[in-house]
Amino acid sequence: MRIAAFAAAFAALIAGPALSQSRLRAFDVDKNGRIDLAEAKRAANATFDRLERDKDGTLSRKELRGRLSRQHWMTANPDKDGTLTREEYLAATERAFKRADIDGDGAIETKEFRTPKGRALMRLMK
Ligand SMILES: [Ca+2]
Ligand SMILES: [Ca+2]
Ligand SMILES: [Ca+2]
Repeated sequence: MRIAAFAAAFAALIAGPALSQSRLRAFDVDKNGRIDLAEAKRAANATFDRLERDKDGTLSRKELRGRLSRQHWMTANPDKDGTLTREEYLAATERAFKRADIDGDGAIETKEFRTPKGRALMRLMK
């Protein structure tokens, strides 16, 4: 019983606030229950400002704190200078958005946010 409770708590932890309806609503500017690319980029833009602690205009890998997988970091940072500009961060968000839009309808629904690709997108937005 205790193990089941622990497993449930752990599952909730790894699912995390990414799936929280209220968080999704906060990003959903036009309140249609789906996140389109403009809404995703708007959230990512705000996240960039929040993560950019030393105000040098770019995000270092340290400032990103694991938001991009190694593979996606390499793609996001083609000049390999160890930092992402705002444009690179938003471009990475757009790529993550396209990967997460499994049914290709141009918006991310709650069920798509529940997938690993959806969670990868959410990490760049929050
Ligand atoms: Ca929307
Ligand atoms: Ca910085
Ligand atoms: Ca979709």
